[in-house]
Parts: sequence; C-alpha cells; structure tokens
Amino acid sequence: MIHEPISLTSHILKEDAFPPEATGEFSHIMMNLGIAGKMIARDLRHAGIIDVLGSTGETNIQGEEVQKLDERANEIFIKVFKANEIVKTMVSEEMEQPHVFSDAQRSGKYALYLDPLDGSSNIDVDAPLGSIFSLHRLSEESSGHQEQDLLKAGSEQVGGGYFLYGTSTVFVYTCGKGVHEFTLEPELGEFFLTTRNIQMPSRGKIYSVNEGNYQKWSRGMQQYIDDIKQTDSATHRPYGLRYTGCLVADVHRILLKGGVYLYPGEMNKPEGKLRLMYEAAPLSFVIEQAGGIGSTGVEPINSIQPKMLHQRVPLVIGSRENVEQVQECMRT
Ligand code: AFP
Repeated sequence: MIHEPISLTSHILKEDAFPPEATGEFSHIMMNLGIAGKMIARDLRHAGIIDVLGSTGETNIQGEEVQKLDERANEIFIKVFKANEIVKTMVSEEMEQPHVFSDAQRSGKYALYLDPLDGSSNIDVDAPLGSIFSLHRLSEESSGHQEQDLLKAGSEQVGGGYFLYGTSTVFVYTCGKGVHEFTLEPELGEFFLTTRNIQMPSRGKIYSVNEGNYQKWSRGMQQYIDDIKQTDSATHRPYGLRYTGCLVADVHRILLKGGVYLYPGEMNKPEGKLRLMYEAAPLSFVIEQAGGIGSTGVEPINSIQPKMLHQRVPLVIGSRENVEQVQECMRT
C-alpha cells in the first residue's frame, strides 16, 4: 500500500514546487528526467539477461573505461530530451563536447549536466548505481555551443539531484525549496513521494571513503581519519565505515543517516577524482538544502567558478558538524 500516493508528476505540477519565474518548462524537464530514470532502471533490471554487461572497449573523456550501460544511459537521456525539445544543451561525463539539441526554432533555455551512470564498476556485480543531474538556466543569447556560457557555479543551479538504482529506485531532487524523495512503484511505473523536505542529522557516525588511498592524502586528512577511528563513547567513536564505490549510494546513506562522505585530493592529484559540475555541485545542492555542507575541505563546492566542463574537485560532503570538523583538520 502506498502511504501517500502523490506522484512525481502531480508534485511537480503543484505550484509551490516551481521556481517563481516558472513557465512550465522547468517542470517539463523534471518530468522527463523521471522518464529517463525509469528507462534506465528498467535496463538495469534486465542487464544480466540481455547483452549489456561489460565494456564497449572505449575510454571516456576522463580516461575511464566506458561500460555498455554507461553508453546506453547516456543515449537514453539524449533520446528523451531530443524528443521533448526543452533542453538546449546537455553536458555529460560520457561526451567530451556538449550535445546541443538546438535548431533554429528551438527555444529551450536550460542546460542539463549529467553523470548518466554513476558507479560503473558496480555494474557487473549487481551493486548500486546512480544517475546525477544538475540544471542551469542559460542566458537568452546563448546558443548552447560555447563552453564559456556553460561554465556555471553551483550556486546558480536551478535544479539538482539523482536517481539511485538500489533495492528500489529512488529519485531525490531539489529546486532550492527543500529536498524530496520519490520511490518508483515498478508495477504502476510511477514515482511516488516517499519523503518530503528531508532534513539530515547535524552529526552522524558513518564515514564513507576509499581508505585504500590513505597514503596519498595530506596529513590533515590522514589525521581526521585516524581521529574518528579512536574509541570514545562520548563522541560516538569509532565511526562506522560504509563505502559502496557508487557516489550516489554513499551520499544517499549520509543524507538519511548522517555522517560524512570524502573523496579528497591526493598529494600528486590535488584536484581529486570527482567532477565538479555533474557530481559534486548537484549533490552539494541537495545536501545543503537538507541542512548539510558540500565542501572541498577548504571552500564551499558551490562557490567554485568552473574553468572546464569536466573539471575535477575534492569533495567532503555530509552532516554540518562532521564536515566542519574535517575543514578544521584541513586548516591545521
Ligand atoms: P563513474 O562510474 O561515473 O565514473 O563514477 C565512479 C565514481 O566517480 C563514484 O561513483 C565513486 O564514488 C568513485 O568513483 C569510486 O572511486 P574509487 O574506486 O576510486 O573509490
């Protein structure tokens, strides 16, 4: 039995979910994201049965091996937004250049930034995956082709969120008025509102990090990790470690339970691994709307002015008090 049968569509159509200057275009985009998420969830359910597991043999702009499902998820987003003519440009982890849908008549004023399938190394082992999106408004004059027009700070996002393909498929998004979670009812083929206005704990005792990289971190980062593993019941230490290798799944856990996710810079790779515009920025938008912080460890993620579309950034994200403590260690 669905507890509160409010569908994604009806939620989006409610006036209060719109930004003030809404023309309907924004809600149309959100609904189409919902369609793309359902199509990807369906493909993932059949992944072991149809021939979509494994690599394409190509590498993407990040130099990473492209999985067949990465490519398929990217194509799904392109198809859905091509059919609906509401987004001018799509920037994706899987494409070096922006995909511009525009033709002469096209009036779309939004740019969509995507990690179509996050956590690709989980594909072949039936572990969780995600899709991350960020939405920006383009200036009237922009053709959507110029990289310069697309380099937007996270603070300018008009929407951001993710799909998590786990035990169920959830869609979490914000348009700057709280964070809402929808769960896919697979038999009805519809997302229903499952949590309205999520507020995360101000502190948690989970940390999520690839600790195999410990030797590559700064002393400040190593000290923080050493510290949270000490035993002290008053401060709930040691913290518990949880890491799935899917950013969306790990951040979703932190959103619901509290704690901190870290993908720090390394001594020889200070920019870290994660991408600013379609991973760190939208997740920081969600987490901050829920009362947490998204930071590089020294500055807010969403105050960074990107210099490149596929720019990487260190990420420390989660409950307010946990992130502040990491920032303190980084400063000292
Ligand atoms: P992609 O599958 O989109 O390339 O993302 C994978 C990822 O960026 C992120 O989901 C994980 O948190 C992170 O990589 C895991 O990386 P490590 O294997 O280095 O821990």
